[in-house]
Amino acid sequence: KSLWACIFNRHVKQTSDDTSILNRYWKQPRPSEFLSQHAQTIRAVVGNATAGADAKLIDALPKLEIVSSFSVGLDKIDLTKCKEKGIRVTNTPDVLTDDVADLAIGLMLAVLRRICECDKYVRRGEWKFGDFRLTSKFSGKRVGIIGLGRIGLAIAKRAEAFDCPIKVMDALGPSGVLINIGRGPHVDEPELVSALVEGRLGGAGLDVFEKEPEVPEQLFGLENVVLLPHVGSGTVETRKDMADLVIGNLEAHFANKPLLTPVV
Ligand code: 8YV
Repeated sequence: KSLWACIFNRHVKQTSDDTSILNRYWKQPRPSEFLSQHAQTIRAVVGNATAGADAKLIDALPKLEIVSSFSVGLDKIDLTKCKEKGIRVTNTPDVLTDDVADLAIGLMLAVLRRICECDKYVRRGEWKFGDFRLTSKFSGKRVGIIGLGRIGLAIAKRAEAFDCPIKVMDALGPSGVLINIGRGPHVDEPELVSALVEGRLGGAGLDVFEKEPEVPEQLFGLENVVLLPHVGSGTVETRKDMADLVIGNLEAHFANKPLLTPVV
């Protein structure tokens, strides 16, 4: 039973348009019913960026030995509690670095060159009536990165190829663009929305939000904003690599072998 969730994950990610499996195994029975039936026997939990293992869940599972997260981010897992209780934790580092960094650059280009709007312009047949307005250059722009970890460094490497100097900046200002491919709470979202609406910030490319899947509706009408549904690691190749790591860690744990990507 402890393995079904990650096997499900691997299957769904490989056949990304197949939601029938999701409905069959994930939505039924509902998590609360499933928990009340199986809480005493569950030895492993597979989390992800939205559903991890908080203190309440950990306390409800007396036999829990390992949390194997289908994510590199660990913000939804109570690591302190896991340490206290001797529960192992693993994540999926490295395999998604390229995809997330690629998408960060994609967002920068999309916002500055207004790629989404250009596409709509052509589809609406508006090109016949005149050229699209001029946009902003990306090459050579100063790029500030908050968090120079694996993904931050991969973004820096790509930005350098566009001749963009890297320095963390103090302020972005009306011609600045903010890209968030980390976590929604890293940015003060109401302040971001106000800055965009009032023109104090030039634009934004956002893959993550404070209360996903809720997105502030004020952003929907803004042309200088590109909004993505948290798909930084969302390629078939990477999701398969992530699922393999999730399963590999569980297999290693239950075979008493060293974990592949231990965090705790
Ligand atoms: C999600 C992510 O895990 O790895 C992370 O931390 O945010 C993403 O890769 C992915 O969307 C699956 O939930």
